[in-house]
Amino acid sequence: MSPAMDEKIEPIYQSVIARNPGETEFHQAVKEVLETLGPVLVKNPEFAHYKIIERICEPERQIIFRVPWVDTHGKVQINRGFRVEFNSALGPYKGGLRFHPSVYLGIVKFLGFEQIFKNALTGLPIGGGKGGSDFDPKGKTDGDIMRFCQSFMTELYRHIGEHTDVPAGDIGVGGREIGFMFGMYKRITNQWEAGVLTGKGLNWGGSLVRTEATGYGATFFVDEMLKVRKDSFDGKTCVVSGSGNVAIYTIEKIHQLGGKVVACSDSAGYIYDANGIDLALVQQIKEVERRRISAYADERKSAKYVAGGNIWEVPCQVAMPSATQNEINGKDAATLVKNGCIAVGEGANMPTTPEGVKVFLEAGIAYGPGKAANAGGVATSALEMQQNACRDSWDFEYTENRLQKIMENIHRDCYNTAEEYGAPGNYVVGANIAGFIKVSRAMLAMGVV
Ligand code: NDP
Ligand code: 2IT
Repeated sequence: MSPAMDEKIEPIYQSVIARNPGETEFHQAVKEVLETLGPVLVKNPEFAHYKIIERICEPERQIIFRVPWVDTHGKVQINRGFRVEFNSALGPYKGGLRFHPSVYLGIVKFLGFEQIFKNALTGLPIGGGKGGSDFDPKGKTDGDIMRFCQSFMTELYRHIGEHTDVPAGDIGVGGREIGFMFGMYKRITNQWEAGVLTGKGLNWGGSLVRTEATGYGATFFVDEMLKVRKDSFDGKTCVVSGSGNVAIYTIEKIHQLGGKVVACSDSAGYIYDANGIDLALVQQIKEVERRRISAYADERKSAKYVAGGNIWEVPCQVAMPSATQNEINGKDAATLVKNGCIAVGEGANMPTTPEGVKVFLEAGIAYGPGKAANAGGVATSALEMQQNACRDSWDFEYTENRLQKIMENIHRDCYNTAEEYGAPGNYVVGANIAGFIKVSRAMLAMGVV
């Protein structure tokens, strides 16, 4: 029995565990949301009557498929592909594809579940979904990546479409992979259907700012949390985990806002540069050469590389986890707080364990959970869909401005909802309830479907 959970909701959670055995990340994501919904049922008894929570916890459709392909050496390889179409009350299923060896149904479902509420918070017409594969892109040739993506799309194409389900990138999936998948979709369907995927190249239907959007958006969100506290990024020492798409553009925006990022990482270790991370060098290593982050310390003598180190031991005032789920545990959170951290913005999805979240909330620091803080990526995907729908393309400044306004609105919505439900400053409560109510009202209006 979870002490924090409402007694009407606890059996729903127990049923989710029983019906989805072994999917620990999915259980964790569901628990985090359900723990905050008790007061919502009190104000809106019709949500209980129409079993909105039970319905939201059950994906509308789950697709699992074989992905056979032939590698550079002529060897046959078999991977498993997933697409979980979770909720389409607010729009076509929308969410990224993750290619990583750890991917299994429990990870895809946690991500898809979070995506429902995140997408609702953007205020744009997008439902929630997620997909991916246990394919490991590390060390693969461009040819391997292309053949894998083509095989993956050979099955996925029949399930997606601009009005049905619109995938994008996530860990291991960026512009290169979206290109190969779009090419195969176009070939199979004989349609140049821009709106079927987002994160496309800029000269074939992509949107300016989509590449930067998640990192920029997360940084805007933290900036809003700091403004509430009459503070700013100016002069702050910051730590950003990861060194992929989200991390890189988080670092860029923090530097633009006057902060200094002193450390970033990959799954093998972290680099520390007291002078501030040289982003151009990180981009050359990661985006152009696709090497490991350790290469930074070989090129820059002011930096040190800590193999296998824990980046959360680096003292900072602002921490932005931007790598993967459960990368900050209770002990890491306590270390961050002890070292003077006053704000955490989650670029990654569910990067903090429940114990870690508890530490941040009890310390009263500004804590922006992923489903609110990293919503800028999918929001800009929705802006890409808008541009595709009217065969238009907007300039950088206009698009970034739209993104910034969306993040300000999400922050305000979460902040006000937390106040309304008696938990001022608690963005977990604010984000979960605000997102849940938007989806639930739409589901109620559409009947039992
Ligand atoms: P990338 O593949 O570009 O980068 C991922 C980074 O995280 C790499 O540095 C990688 O290191 C590290 N990482 C990945 N898995 C692990 C792991 N199991 N343990 C330790 N480090 C790991 O992905 P993104 O930057 O796109 O995604 C990062 C996070 O942001 C994810 O949680 C994703 O779900 C989330 N997100 C992404 C959005 C987007 O638009 N791309 C939108 C919203 C959220 P290594 O190379 O060593 O694996
Ligand atoms: O977690 C996420 O929000 C993403 N990976 C981006 C999804 C999208 O459709 O742009």
